[in-house]
Amino acid sequence: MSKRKAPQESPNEGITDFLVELANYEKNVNRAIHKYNAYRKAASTISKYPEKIKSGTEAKKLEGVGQKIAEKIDEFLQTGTLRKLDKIRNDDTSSSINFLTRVTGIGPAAARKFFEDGVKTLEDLKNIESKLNHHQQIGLKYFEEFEKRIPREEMEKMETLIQAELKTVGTEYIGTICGSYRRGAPSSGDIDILLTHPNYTAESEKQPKLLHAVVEHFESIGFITDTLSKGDTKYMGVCQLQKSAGEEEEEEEEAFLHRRIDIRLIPKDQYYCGVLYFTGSDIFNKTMRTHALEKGFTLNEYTIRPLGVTGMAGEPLMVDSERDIFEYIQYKYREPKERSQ
Ligand code: DCP
Ligand code: MG
Repeated sequence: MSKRKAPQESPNEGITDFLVELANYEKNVNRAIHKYNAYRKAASTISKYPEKIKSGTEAKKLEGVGQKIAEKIDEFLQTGTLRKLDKIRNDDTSSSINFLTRVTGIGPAAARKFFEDGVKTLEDLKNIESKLNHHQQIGLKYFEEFEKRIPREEMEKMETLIQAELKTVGTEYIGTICGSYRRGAPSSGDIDILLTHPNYTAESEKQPKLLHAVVEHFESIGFITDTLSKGDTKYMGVCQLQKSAGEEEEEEEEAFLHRRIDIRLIPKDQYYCGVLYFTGSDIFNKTMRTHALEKGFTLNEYTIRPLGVTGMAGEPLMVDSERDIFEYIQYKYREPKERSQ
C-alpha cells in the first residue's frame, strides 16, 4: 500500500488539499481512523464537484460534508488559511510524527515512539539505523525514491515484463496489476500484483511455493532487489526496472528508480473479490460495500456472502469475474477507470 497519494485536480483543490492534510494528521498523529475516513470522504466528494465552492453552506449539501467541515471551508475561503492547520504545521510533535510515518515500515505508533526517544528527522533515523527493523532500514535506504510516484509509462513497462516473466515460471499463472494503475491513473505510488493459479482454491492446502517461485524468479532476473516481508500469501518488497541495451547507450538516460512492490497470492475462487478490492479506490470500495449491505450482502476482499434474516452471513457465492459481483448486488458495472471515487 502506498503512502503518498496523487493530488487531485479540481476547481476546489485548495479545499481538498487541506482536507487531505487534516486526514493524514488524524491518522498519523492522533490515530483517529474515523476522523481520517471522514476527511477523506469529504475530500473525495468535493473533488468530484465541478463548480468552485463559494461557501460552507454550499459544500454542506454534498455527501460527507458536515457542519464542522463546512465551518473550516468558510474559514479557508474567507481567510485563505486554517488556524488548525497552521498550528499543526508549527507543532514539533505533529510535524515530526507526520514526517516519520512517510518512511515505509514506520506506522503511527512507531513514529510516536521514535519521537518520544528524540528521533525526529531523517538524520536522526540514520544515526540509529542499526536499531531499526529490516523493513524500516529499507524504507530509510530508499526514502527519496519511494516518495516519487511511478509514471504510467514505467508502470506499462513493468506490466509487460511481469506478465512475460510470470509465464516463464508457469504458463497457468494469472496475474493482474491492480491499484491505481488498473484504474488508469497517470502515476502510481506502488505496484500491486494479484496472482492466482487454477490449482489453488480456498479449499485446497496453502501453496506458498506458488508465490515464492515467482518472487525467486523476479530476484534471479534482477527485477526484485530487496525484500521487506515474505509470507505464504503476501510478499512485500522492492523492484527496479533495468535499462535495456539500447537505452543504456544513451548516456544521459538515468536509471529507473527503486519502487515498492506487493505481490499477493489468492485462491482462484476468491480472485475476483481480491481484484475488485485491490483495484480500489479505497473510497469506491467503501461505497460498494455499503451498497452491498443495503442489498443484503456482505462483501470483503475475499468473498461475497448473502446475509440471512438474522444478519448472519451465509456461504460464499460463486464468483468468476468482477461483473458477477456487481450483478449480485444489482450495482451498475463500473470499468476500473470509473472507480477512482
Ligand atoms: N485498499 C483499500 N483500503 C485500504 C487500503 C487499500 O480498499 N485501507 C485497496 C484500494 C486501493 C488498493 O487497495 O486502491 C491498493 O492500495 P494503494 O494504497 O496502493 O492505493 P492505490 O494503488 O489506489 O494508490 P497509489 O497510486 O497511491 O498506490
Ligand atoms: Mg497502489
